[in-house]
Amino acid sequence: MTTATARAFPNIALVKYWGKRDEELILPVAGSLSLTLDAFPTTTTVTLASESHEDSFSLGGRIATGETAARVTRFLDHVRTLAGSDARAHVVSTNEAPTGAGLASSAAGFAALATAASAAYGLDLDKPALSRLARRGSGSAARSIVPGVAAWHAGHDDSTSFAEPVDAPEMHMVIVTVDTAQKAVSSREAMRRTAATSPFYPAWITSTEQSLADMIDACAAGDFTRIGEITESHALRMHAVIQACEPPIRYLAPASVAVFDAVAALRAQGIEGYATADAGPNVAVIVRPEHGEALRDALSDFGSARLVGPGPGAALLADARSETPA
Ligand code: 2P0
Repeated sequence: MTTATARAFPNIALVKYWGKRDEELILPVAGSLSLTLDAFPTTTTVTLASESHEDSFSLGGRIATGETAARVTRFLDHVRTLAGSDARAHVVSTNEAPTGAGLASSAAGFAALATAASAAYGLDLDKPALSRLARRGSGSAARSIVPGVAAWHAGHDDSTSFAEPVDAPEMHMVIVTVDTAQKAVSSREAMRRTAATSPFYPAWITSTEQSLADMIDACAAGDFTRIGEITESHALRMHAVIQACEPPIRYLAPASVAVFDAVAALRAQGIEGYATADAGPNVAVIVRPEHGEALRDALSDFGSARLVGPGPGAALLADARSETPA
């Protein structure tokens, strides 16, 4: 029996990934950049089960079925092809994200699965190869392989599209959960609709490449203010291109907009934070470390507010890994 356990953390993009140019390989239309967090990890154990005829996947103690299970099996099929194995696997996963906070992400999930599955199947992958593998499960998972700030370069094919670390000043983040309801349209479906119907999509692609170049420069310069300005305007651009779909999709709620306004008002008072939001109503605010607690306290009127820092990349939990002959 061969088994491996890995842990990975979610990431929040400061320059967003929104749109694919290859759905099968999950190649993005533009690069993106994120902060891997030090909270809400997913821990996943993969155990090869040569005697089984199918994979099994349990998430939070419940056996997954349907599309959720099929997506894990498709991912494992790719790992099996790389490893030259036809062994099925049992996958057991738990995540510590609060329900509905938008953080029980496919990013941490597939980063942990890629790390555990590649070890269980005996693949010896370096970090770029692990990032490429995680990308095949979910695009944003490519970035959760990397600690702290990660740039996922779009690349032009499977071998060139992966995330790598970027030097940046230390940033903390306040996650404001304003609504715990499940999102109405999945990111995957909304990305397709954006590409097919939003008239702003071409401008979104070209401006995102520019935002990424500007962001990498700002990170290298240690310029937190510039990082924040790009983060906030880029997030609103993503919501603009999504809102311009037909039929429209609007992820931001009135409470989300109220948090953006409050963050701007706090900046005017000297608490320097900048807001972003993903495919849902909850808001993440990057903040200088010395202002983190003040920002968290000021935003707690809008929902649950949690202060987090930069986290580690996906890693095997060495003491949970064991190998005996199959
Ligand atoms: C991001 N999001 O950069 C953007 C911002 C949501 C908003 O990546 O289809 O789950 O599995 O590659 O990675 C969410 O999309 O999509 C996402 P797939 P994924 O974090």
